[in-house]
Amino acid sequence: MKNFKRTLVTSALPYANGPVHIGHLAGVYVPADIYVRYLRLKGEEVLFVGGSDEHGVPITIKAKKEGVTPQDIVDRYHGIIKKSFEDFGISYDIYSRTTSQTHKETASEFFKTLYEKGEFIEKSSEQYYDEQAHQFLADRYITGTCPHCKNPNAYGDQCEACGTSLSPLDLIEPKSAITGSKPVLRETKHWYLPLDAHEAWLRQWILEEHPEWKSNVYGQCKSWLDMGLQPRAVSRDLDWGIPVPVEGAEGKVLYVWFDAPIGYISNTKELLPETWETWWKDSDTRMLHFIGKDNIVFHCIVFPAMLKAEGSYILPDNVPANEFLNLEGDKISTSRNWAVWLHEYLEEFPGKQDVLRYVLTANAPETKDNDFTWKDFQTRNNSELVAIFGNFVNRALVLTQKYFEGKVPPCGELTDYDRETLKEFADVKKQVEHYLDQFKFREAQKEAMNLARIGNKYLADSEPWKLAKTDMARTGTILHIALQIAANLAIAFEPFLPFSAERLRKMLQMPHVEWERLGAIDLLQAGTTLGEVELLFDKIEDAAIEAQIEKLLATKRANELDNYSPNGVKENVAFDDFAKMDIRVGTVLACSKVPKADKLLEFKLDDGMGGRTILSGIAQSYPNPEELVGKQVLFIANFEPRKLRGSMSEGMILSAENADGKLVLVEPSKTVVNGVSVG
Ligand code: B3M
Ligand code: ZN
Repeated sequence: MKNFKRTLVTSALPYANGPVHIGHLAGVYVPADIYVRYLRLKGEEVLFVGGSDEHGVPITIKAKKEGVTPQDIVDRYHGIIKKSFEDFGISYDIYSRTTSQTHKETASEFFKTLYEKGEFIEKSSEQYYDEQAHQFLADRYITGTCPHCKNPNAYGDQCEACGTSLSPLDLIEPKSAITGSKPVLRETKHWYLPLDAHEAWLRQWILEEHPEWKSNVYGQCKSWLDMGLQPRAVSRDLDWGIPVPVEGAEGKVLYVWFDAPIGYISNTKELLPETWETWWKDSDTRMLHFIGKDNIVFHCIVFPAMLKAEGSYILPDNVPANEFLNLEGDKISTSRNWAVWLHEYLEEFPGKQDVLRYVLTANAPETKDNDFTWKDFQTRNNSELVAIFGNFVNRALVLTQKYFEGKVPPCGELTDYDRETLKEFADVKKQVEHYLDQFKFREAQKEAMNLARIGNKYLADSEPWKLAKTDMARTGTILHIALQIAANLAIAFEPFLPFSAERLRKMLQMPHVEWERLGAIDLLQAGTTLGEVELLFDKIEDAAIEAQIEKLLATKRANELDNYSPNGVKENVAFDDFAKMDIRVGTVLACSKVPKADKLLEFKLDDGMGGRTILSGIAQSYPNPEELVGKQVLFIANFEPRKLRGSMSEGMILSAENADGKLVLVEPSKTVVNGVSVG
């Protein structure tokens, strides 16, 4: 690899039309932050820029829905997003926004330069126009019937029912989402970046010169290039955005994907008005874009083509994009509220930023989509952070307090076992670096954690608490070594868990640390008085996890209710699919509230097969559950058993939801034999 002098790290600019969630953090911001902290710790020159993406159609749609201006929307979410990043320790040098004056000027200038150099082509085409609203309609503003699956609510760019990407002209019976009227086709002129003209050098640059890019990134680029690149429009007919700065472009703005990546430049400029060009135009600068997989084409093909067309900019050296994080098996979705929002997480788990950072890195979707579950979150906290890392540090410090008045004891003669232990972690630095340099954050964090494992094992094996009765010098040596391992942990974890690393440094009285010293065994001087001991991590109880799971279940129920419409019927299912469900009749033998769960009832059923227990979330509809005894109900007998509030539920009882939201149990109109099938 070329020897660069400095590194510019950018992270995707999140749309300011909603808060940020764990998927954003796992995919982009935590890895970018780990990398930046690592470089800073190594003493390298690094700049980390970010900001909010405040243009684009979704923001205008949200504003319309709420009856406020797009500026109101972006002001609100820019504030929330910025705060979430601060709260989670994402250590930007600048976090700005694409509605800033600097950005408007920079993006406008950039367009003008390309325009004057003749880098665009101008083309007229027919697009849908709403005659009542007097405006052209962006793809998202047109709805109609999907030609593939007949979903009546498909958008002009995509059908969310069958996932097909569409163009507005594909829609059957198109309707304007603004007025509901039928749009007409009108001619309109736009500027296009002729990506086809850039194809040859892009091929050479990515496929030949960057075989080291992550396979998911390289593969996506290759398939775009193999399909052949097409000119892309860089302007839109819209009244929210940066006006196209040429004559005859009234009512047109820069396409959001044209201005957003220029935001990286603008934000650098805003922070460093005098020296920003060093970061963007000097070939000794290494530029890295941290993004999610849906942004790959824009960062590997479109933006580089823009930079090349301009002529004076460097290109990214790497684009370490991640795949997606799912939540409890389902795709994270803002519109379905299927997410763990960062600001809500912090209200529910105050002070536990690092726990989330740790779990998201341990499960990072680095090469494939991955799943976040609350159970895994709890396990990683309780059996890794608490039981390994926290426990080790705590034992080393508490024993030092107890036997050496909180002062680092001197190191006596080393035994073979001591030497073995020291050897074991001597190359932790090399290993963590090896992975970080390849953007393999999960492996890197594992290596750091390994250090805590070594420490834990060392204390458990050498049992200083026993030796303290007979051999104070030996006890001191063991604790001296253990404290050096703890000090190493404070360095190794600084990029990953910055809050905990800082607290640990305070306990160890280490004013500052350098990456260079990782692996050393003289980080703490004998005689140093240690700081106050506190717990680095604490256990997360079942109740807190169950509350989160219950919250998600409530979201699921609310979404199902939203989908309810008297004549809107779900997609057809084949008979075979229906036949998979084993619905049966049973009689309620006992029914009671589940303690500490205000929504759950526990049913004991005579199911004709020896009996079973089913938990059902209908307690609020049946305040006197004992009245249900003797009634017959329908239940799904082969519904996968699952644990709720610590008890197994073996099936699902069917109920209907009334207009007032109350659930009503479904019962056969005549008594039947328990266990008979319904079908
Ligand atoms: N706002 C899309 C996204 O948030 C877009 C990224 C822009 S990066 C220049 O996924
Ligand atoms: Zn469809």
